[in-house]
Amino acid sequence: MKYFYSSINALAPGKEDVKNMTPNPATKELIGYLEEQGVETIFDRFEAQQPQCGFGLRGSCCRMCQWGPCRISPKSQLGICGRDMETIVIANLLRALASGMAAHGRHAHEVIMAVIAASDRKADIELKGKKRIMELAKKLKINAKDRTFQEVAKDVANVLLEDLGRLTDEPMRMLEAYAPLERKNAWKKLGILPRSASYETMESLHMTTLGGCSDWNALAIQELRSALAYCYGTLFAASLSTEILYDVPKPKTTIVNYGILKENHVNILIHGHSPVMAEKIIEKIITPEVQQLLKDHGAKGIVIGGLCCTGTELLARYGIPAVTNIMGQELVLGTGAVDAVIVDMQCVIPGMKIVADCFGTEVITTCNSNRIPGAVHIPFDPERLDTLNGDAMLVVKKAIEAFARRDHSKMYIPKHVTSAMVGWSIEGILKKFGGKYKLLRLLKNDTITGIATIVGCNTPKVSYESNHVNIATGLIKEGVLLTTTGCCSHALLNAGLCAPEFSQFASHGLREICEDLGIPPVFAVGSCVDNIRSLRLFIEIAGAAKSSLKEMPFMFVGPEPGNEKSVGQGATFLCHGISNLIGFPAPLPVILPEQKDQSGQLRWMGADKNPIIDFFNDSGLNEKVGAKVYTRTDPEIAVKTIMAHLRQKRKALGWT
Ligand code: MSK
Repeated sequence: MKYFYSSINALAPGKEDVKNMTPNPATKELIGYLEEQGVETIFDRFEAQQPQCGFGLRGSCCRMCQWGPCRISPKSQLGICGRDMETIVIANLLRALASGMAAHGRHAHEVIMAVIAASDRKADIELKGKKRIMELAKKLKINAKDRTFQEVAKDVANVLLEDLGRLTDEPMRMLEAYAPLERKNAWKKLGILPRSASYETMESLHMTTLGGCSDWNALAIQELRSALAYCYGTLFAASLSTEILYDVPKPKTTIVNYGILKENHVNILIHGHSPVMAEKIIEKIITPEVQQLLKDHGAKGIVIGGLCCTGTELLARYGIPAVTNIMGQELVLGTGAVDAVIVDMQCVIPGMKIVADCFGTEVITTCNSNRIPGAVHIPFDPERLDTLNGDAMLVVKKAIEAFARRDHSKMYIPKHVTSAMVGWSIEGILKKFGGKYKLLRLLKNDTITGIATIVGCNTPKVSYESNHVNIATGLIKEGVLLTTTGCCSHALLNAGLCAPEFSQFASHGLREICEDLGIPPVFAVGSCVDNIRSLRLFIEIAGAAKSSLKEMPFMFVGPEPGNEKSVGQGATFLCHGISNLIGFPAPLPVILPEQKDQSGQLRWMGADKNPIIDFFNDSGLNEKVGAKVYTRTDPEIAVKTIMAHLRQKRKALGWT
């Protein structure tokens, strides 16, 4: 690995390292092809940024006012206002969580408003998730008797909206309805029950502004409080509202990877997070009008490919092939075969438009929050849905027109496709195993050694997708059953880990059960907001075991953390008592205790000793919520750490 960050004892890759270590052959080919074409990508810009700031890497740079920036070092141990390192580090993390909560909150708002518009019949959207509406009504104690499901859906949506925006000191209703009693009692004792996602976002920014809170312990408590608001106010709301709109996905087999693009077809990529416009576009594609338009433009057909989390939504519900994730978005446009990329919200990087312009790809933005200079903008407004049909058709037409302008001499489509079994919900997983008690039995008798959810973004600080794939493969070999979402799921899908055939690499017990049931060892459960599907699965199994979540052999694994949204994901699971393993350090004053150097030798640096590191380990979080954070950048060491954690839990339960 080309770069060594001595301040944290971590290695990061150069572009050549990525080419050698990234697991998808299509990725290697496209990095090389774009290099030949002289097109700059993330991998070049990452190298241009080296060396990255050591203060930033350790979270000890404060930019929360205009007196700074202040950097904490032995020479200057306090910021200009007197803030110490602990306050700065935790305030930075809290701000990241608040920012992620704003992003998921905005996503949740869009889908909740779409449910309300559909319930009021102000939008041409049929509510398909009747079972989910009724489940929510029961949980939220909403009267469903003698009422239409549209009326019930609207009441449910209004509760979700309240949990997103309540400013008064009342309980969050989704938390009350869905969290386990043991956790609710623990959170009450800690004083971390939140009001709503909006209130806690406001309070987090308020507490961290100049002259705000200077007690880092109080900020850490607000981090936990905000994580609960994030979980029950944004993730639950976004994931369940989407199921109300379009129903719960069902398992299906499909293909993924860059090779799904076709030379003589109109290739359209759908990118972002919110599924509402994307769903309408899918509806339009099969209309006779669009089919005629394809013929008129000399196209043999139309291919839709998914990027990031709108991609995983479409993959789960319809088996529409997913192509790649946040760090592959430039590469896929580098195929020169994409006629249009339609983007809604979040994880759409500006570099994508630069590559699009090199290859003549039309970029169409559909969300007023995510504008791109030079892109065609056809906005979607969840509170004014009367134009949705016309707008979706316009988007499709623009994409087809772009096909006529494609420069075929610049095309390079890697031939790789991978099969995958997708569309897993909590119901789908439990049904396959014959219910939660049967799954629990397999866990108890060591057929399955533990369950981990392996999720999250990519970061250029890790050889692209290598930690995702290597850690997941290592865990499967140890008999750990996995769920996955978001950008991590793209890595695992493209590498074949979500196909039933991959169970041949699993340990004896896991392999047999996967083969018997015809399932893969990794369940792709959707987009980043669908992490609550994994959380709900953990809650169900712990309930069946009559144990608390913190006692169970479960783990949250984030091998390539990137987006600010990932902070809240990890903290959500921590609050529930599920420990995190992170594949590259969050901005914390941590020195990784162990790390392999370029020659593969283990280098021991000795663990850091400071109050923040203690907090994320035994003395803080573990005492408060029963979970802690491990950071390991080497996949082999990561797998060993996770297995030690899971075995320790099994032993304590007497399940050895
Ligand atoms: S898209 S939030 S980089 S998972 Fe959800 Fe991927 Fe992370 Fe965006």
